[in-house]
Amino acid sequence: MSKYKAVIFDLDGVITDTAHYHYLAWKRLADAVGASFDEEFNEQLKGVDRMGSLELILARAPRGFSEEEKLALADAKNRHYQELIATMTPGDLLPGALDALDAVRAAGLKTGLASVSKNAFTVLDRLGIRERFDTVVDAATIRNSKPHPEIFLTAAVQLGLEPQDCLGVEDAVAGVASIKDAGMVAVGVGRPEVLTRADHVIPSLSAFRLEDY
Ligand code: B16
Ligand code: MG
Repeated sequence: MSKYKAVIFDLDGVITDTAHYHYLAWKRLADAVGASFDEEFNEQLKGVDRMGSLELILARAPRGFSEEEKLALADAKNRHYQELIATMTPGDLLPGALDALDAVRAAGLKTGLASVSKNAFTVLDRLGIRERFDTVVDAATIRNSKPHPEIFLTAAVQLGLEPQDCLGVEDAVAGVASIKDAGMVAVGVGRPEVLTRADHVIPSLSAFRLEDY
């Protein structure tokens, strides 16, 4: 019997590698505005919403941008990103993702999704896994992006549970902070030296074992 009643998953970088598509789309934008951009800087964008990510990139550009220009740039990035995710199939699920979702439900727990991406529903449909979640937070209703705890707290509310009854799973530094500040136990997916606030760190969902947390 698990001590939790639900597991709330992040999407990008945990269930599927849309993090790579975000990287490609932001990289093209950064190159166009003369902002330096590499994998290491990209880590800081993971889990951060679209306009927040854009601000971080433009802070590295040689000139300032008007609000109108920023909206146009964000829109162009999103259109590029949507072109990239339109090619996704269930084959783009990361190793262990389906098994982890199945194991959680088989243990009698609920499943939730906490992605700040406004494209999350499209990605879930492309992957064919929308039905595997008892609740999906609609990013359009979230005022504060990760690392703020709002999205994980909202997932718990939608499930009718207290935060301490939920386990959160995240690949991003900002996402782990969101889980911890929501008062949940955090499983980080990635490297322990990066995800320093996570209670447990696994390299991928293939290593997800509910009984260990
Ligand atoms: P969109 P997550 C986040 O999703 C990504 O990690 C982040 O890189 C992206 O900027 C953000 O979604 C917004 O995505 O532009 O599609 O609304 O990690 O919370 O699943
Ligand atoms: Mg993520």
